[in-house]
Amino acid sequence: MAAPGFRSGFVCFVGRPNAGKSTLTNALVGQKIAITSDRPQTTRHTVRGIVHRPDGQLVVVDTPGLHRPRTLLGARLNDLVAGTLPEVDVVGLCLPAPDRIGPGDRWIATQLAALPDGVARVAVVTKTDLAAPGRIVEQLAGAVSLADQLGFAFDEVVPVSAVSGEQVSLLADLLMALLPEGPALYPEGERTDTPQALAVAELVREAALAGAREELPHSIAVVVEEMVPRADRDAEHPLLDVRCTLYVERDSQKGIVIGHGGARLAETGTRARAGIEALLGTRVHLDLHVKVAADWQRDPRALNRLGF
Ligand SMILES: Nc1nc2c(ncn2[C@@H]2O[C@H](COP(=O)(O)OP(=O)(O)OP(=O)(O)O)[C@@H](O)[C@H]2O)c(=O)[nH]1
Ligand SMILES: [Mg+2]
Repeated sequence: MAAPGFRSGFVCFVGRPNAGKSTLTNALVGQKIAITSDRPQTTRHTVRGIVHRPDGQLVVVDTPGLHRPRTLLGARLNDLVAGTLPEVDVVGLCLPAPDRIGPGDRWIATQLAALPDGVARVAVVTKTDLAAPGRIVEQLAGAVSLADQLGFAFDEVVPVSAVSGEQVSLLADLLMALLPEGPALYPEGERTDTPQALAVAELVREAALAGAREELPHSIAVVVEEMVPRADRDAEHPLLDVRCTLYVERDSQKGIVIGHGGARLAETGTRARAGIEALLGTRVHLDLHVKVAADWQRDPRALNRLGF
């Protein structure tokens, strides 16, 4: 039985690629559970983060950015989000304060307009540390009129900065108030339910994205092939062998990911290893391989194999 007044439920953040959904998810959870980058379309799986509070439990569902799909991968990611929306208690539309509301936002808002009555809708104006107060006010007003044009009203409209932390706890309060009463959904202390191998693959992809240019970020996929404890180690100094494959779409990209004399791949490995060791709490030997899976973003069989 839940304590009287205890609330629990799901909020799903949606928005254009790069709107700040994953950064906000991490800020609310208070721990990095979703990878982020300044490249659009960083998130490719729904990631659930859990906010534990004395008065309730808020499960934050971070989703891939919504956009008009150009590949089968894009279409599958959009379907993933569309399937998630009707099942949550609250949908938060992320609108970055520095960017004017455009056709892409309108297209997403149309999907919010069509949601069943039981789903609350919140406009979240993100990245307020990057915009002047006047621009923030304009964006808040723009969100209200966007909904108005589509025949609905947001239950809340909130400005927030996930980077400075401004208004993050207010947002958590407002979201919590929109949840139904109910028992805790996850065990105390659990911050995410992402499987470990997927979290490791994502950290490798995040490291590979840092510094990657133009179309390359979209072309990278990562699979963990193996995670095994090194046999000859004593219990006090364990070492985990992690072997990953980085897939790219073309031969030319393979060279870029590997870099001159393997320098870029080594850099990716160093960066990823730090994150993986922090995540798993053990020393890690990370072994990265690069392979070509021609045009995998458009190939249904390759997509299935890569888990999309
Ligand atoms: N200054 C500032 N930058 C932010 C803020 N929130 C996100 N960013 C930056 O914006 C970029 C995109 O952030 P993400 O959280 O990866 O965006 P996303 O909406 O999850 O993107 P996709 O997964 O690609 O759809 C990153 O470089 C973040 O560091 C913020 O509040 N302030
Ligand atoms: Mg994201």
